[in-house]
Amino acid sequence: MDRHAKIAGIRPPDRRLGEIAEKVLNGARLTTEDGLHLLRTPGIAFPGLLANFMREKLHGKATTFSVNRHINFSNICRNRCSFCAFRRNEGEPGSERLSSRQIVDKALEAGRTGPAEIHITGALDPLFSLCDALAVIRELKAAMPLSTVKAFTLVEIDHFSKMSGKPPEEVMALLKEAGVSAFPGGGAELFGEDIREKLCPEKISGERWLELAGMAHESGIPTNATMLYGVGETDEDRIDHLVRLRDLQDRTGGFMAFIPLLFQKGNTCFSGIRAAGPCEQLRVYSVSRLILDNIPHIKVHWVMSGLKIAELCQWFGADDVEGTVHEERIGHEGGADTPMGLTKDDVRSLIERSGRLPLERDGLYNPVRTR
Ligand code: V47
Repeated sequence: MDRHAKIAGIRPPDRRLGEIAEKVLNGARLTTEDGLHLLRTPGIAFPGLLANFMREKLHGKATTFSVNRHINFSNICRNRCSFCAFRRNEGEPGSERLSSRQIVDKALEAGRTGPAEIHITGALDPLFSLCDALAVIRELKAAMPLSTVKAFTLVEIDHFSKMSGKPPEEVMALLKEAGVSAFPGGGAELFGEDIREKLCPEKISGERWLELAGMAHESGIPTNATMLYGVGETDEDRIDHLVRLRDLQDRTGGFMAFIPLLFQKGNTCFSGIRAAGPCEQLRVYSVSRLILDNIPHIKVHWVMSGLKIAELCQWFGADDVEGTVHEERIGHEGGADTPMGLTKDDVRSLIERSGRLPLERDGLYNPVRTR
C-alpha cells in the first residue's frame, strides 16, 4: 500500500484496486475479475495511473505514429453486419470497386516514394479475387518498394481462401511472397458468441478469427487486433475479448498492436444507442493496456476516438497514434466528425500537445529517421 502511495502519489480508492496496483507494479498478470473491477470503478484516475505506469515502463515518453495511407479496395460486401455503414450492394449508389491502378495511384498521392505504410482493407467482394489481391500487392511493391504493406483483414483472408479453394495458410504465404508485411486487425469486432451473433451473424466466428491470426503468426506475418466497442456490449464481452487475445499472444507473440474502435452509429440500425462517453473511452484504453500485458502497442485510431481523446489517452495506456491516413471511409460513413486525414505535422503536434515525444515508425514499428 505504501509503495502505491509512493508511486502514484495517491492511495488506491478501494482494497481491490490496491491489490490490482500491487500486481501491476510487480509485473503480475491481471485476471478477468480484475479487468471487470477496473471497468466498473467509477473514477478513471487510478486505473489510468496504473495503465500509464505500464505504458511508460514499455515505451517511456515516446508515442509512435506512421505516415500512412488507408485505401479501401471495395465496399461491395457479401456480409451485412449491423454496425457497418460502409458496405454496399453491387450496383447500389456509392458502391465502388477499385482497380489495381486506382489503388496504386491513391498510394502515390502520399508522395513519389509512397507512404511508409499502406493500409488496405475492404469488404467480402465476390468479384475481388485472390488473384486481384496478389496483382494489387505486386503493383504496389513495384511502384513503392520501400513502403510496408499492411493489407487484408483475416476475414478477407478467409474469403479469399473460400473463393480460391486454397487453404488459408497458402493464401497467406502467397500474399507474403507478393509483398504483404502484416495483416490489419479488423474483423475481430467482439469475440463473444452472443454479441457477435447480434453484430455480424454472417461473419466468421471469433474462434475462427483467432485461429487465422494464429496461422498468420505461425507463417511469420504479424497482425494487429481491434475491438469494436460502444455497440451494446457488456463489460464481460470486453474483458472476454481482451483475455482471448492475450491467450493467443502467449502462444504466438504475433500481435503488434491492439486498437479499440469506438462505434460510429450514423447510418446504422443502432442510431438510438448511447455513445460511449470520454470517461468510458479512457477506461477502455486503460484496461486494454493493463490486461494485454503481452501485446506491445496500444494504438488510438483518432478517426473513431476523436482528436481530443487521441490526445488524452496517451496518458491512459496508448503509446501509438494512427497515422496520417489521408482518406478514411469506414468511420466517416458512420458519421465520424474527424478529418479524413491529417498532415504529418498535425499528427506530431497531436502527440506533442499531449506532452509526449513523437517518434515516426514504419508499418512494422521500426523507427523512421527523417527529422
Ligand atoms: O472490423 C466498421 C470497424 C474495422 C464501424 O490494423 C467500425 O492498424 C466503428 O481493420 N464504427 C475495419 N468501427 C478497420 C480496420 C482497422 C482500422 C484502423 C487500424 C487498423 C490496424 C485496422 O472497422 C472493422 C470494424 O470493427 N468498423 N464499421 C463503425 N460504424
